[in-house]
Amino acid sequence: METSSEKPKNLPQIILAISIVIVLALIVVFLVLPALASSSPRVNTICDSDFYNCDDFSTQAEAKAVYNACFSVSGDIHGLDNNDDGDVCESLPSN
Ligand SMILES: [Ca+2]
Ligand SMILES: [Ca+2]
Repeated sequence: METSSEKPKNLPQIILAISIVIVLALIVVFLVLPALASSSPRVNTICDSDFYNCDDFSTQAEAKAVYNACFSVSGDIHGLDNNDDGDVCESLPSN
């Protein structure tokens, strides 16, 4: 009789363990992954073709961020530093 009564005792513990795993998985999917996605906004910066011009930015800092994001991949592909002195879009305000 003892052996047959042990199995039902373990069942709630198994269900509880599975429930904890499901809750943890939901936490990862709904909280951790969106946080990771929003922490890397530069992932959509286009670096494989001349897509941006200085007119697309309102400050040199914005242009410089794109210039820096692409420089290691494709150099000054957008032509933001035409005189190659390291300063981009000198015609824009610096901040
Ligand atoms: Ca351009
Ligand atoms: Ca320049």
